[in-house]
Amino acid sequence: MSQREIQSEPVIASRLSQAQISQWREQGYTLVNGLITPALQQQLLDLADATFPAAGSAAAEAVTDFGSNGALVFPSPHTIFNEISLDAVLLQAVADLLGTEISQLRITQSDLWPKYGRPERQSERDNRDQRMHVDYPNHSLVHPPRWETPEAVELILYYSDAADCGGETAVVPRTGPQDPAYRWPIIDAPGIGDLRFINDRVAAETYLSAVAPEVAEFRAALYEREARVAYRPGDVLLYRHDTWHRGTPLKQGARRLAHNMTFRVASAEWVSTLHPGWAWSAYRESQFFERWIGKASVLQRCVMGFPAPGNAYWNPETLAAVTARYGVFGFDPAPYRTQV
Ligand SMILES: O=C(O)CCC(=O)C(=O)O
Ligand SMILES: [Fe+2]
Repeated sequence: MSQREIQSEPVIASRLSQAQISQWREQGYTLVNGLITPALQQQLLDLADATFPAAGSAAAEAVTDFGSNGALVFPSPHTIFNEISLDAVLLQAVADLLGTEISQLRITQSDLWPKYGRPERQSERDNRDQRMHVDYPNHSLVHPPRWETPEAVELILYYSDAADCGGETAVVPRTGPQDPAYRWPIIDAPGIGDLRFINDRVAAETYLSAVAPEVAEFRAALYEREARVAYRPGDVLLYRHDTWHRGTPLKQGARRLAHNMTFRVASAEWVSTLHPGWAWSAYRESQFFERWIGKASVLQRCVMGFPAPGNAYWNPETLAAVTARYGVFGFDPAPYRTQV
């Protein structure tokens, strides 16, 4: 396997450059820094550091798959988590990639999670050394649309340093419309069609060699071409549901903190919501969720699915009713009134 490395490029004046946008649209990824304010990121890093088991602890040994098990997901009682999940600069970057407006985005995943370095895989479902994959099967009821018209952006915001942790995410850069690695449909992976879901690379490729040798051979070329993301704290890997990629083993005894987020366009209702969402958060003693709605910006609310100003939902009665619910938490009805 190659050790080609990808280094992040800064954003200029808080916006992705045309080159960064084109790289994502054509090659399926771009790695940037400067989207998240370092002081904000440090606050969330401190929280995550205190939330997750230390490397080497017994609790860490038990963690062998993706996610925080609900510990740091959207919406969170910790406002800093919600602020970073719906950061204005981040949302603008996602909108620029999709060629749309922030008001057209919907958040479907925000999960900050630890990955630990271990010498051995625990089972074939272990994420230690992942099989090459695309993420759409558990994000979409269908298949990503034509490459030129993407409907979602996935991203990983890193809080750790690859120099300390290893565990670089690997991606297969798409070379162009004729790239054989991106042959259509994108189905050459465990868990798609009748191929069994296996996360571990060695177990997956052994299985595929036996049941689908042509698929195994195709995938061997993907591993040959993978490039590793040499992430630093604050780097954001922007990628897609149809980008070939995988997680690689961390250094033994290391803990990597990374934050996966996904945004879809509002019209793509077949793209699922992976985090638990807000529903049960609205019944908490602390009323953290209602407080968050009260203080969130109009665009942040919009990306959560709250009706935008001008939406047919709004009329004097609904405006008064929603104000009755959230006014006590600081909700200002004015932006919604202007267009009713
Ligand atoms: O851990 C990583 O770097 C990538 C994880 C990933 O791709 C996944 O869990 O789907
Ligand atoms: Fe993935």
